[in-house]
Amino acid sequence: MTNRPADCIFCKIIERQIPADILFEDDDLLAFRDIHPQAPFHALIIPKKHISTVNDIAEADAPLIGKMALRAQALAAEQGITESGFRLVMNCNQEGGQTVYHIHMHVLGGRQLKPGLG
Ligand code: DGP
Repeated sequence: MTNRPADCIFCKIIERQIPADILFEDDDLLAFRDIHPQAPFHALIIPKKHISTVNDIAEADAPLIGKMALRAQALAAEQGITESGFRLVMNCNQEGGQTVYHIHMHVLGGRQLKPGLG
């Protein structure tokens, strides 16, 4: 995959330079467990294409972002939390709480999450 910043942690996970508990992989996406889980199930879904922030998503990336949502749905089904519920989060930039600048969708579930955000 081209355009991988040398210092991107998630690109390194894609390239297997850093280990991760990988849950799913295909040509476009990787899903793995978050290293600091905030819920009994906490996964991150990332595109293999390096996109730094939600602000950098292009029109042509729309199918890729859609695939991330569908993968979240599939992971939730695997975890048996489809009906009980789960939360999807994408943080953007500093005030959004983004710490890794390679877009990722958090999938959180397995406990009662607090209503609301922030
Ligand atoms: P955010 O705040 O939305 O940028 O979330 C980044 C998440 O990435 C955070 O919940 C912790 C997780 N994370 C950071 N570094 C690593 C890592 O090396 N491995 C794994 N599995 N997760 C990581």
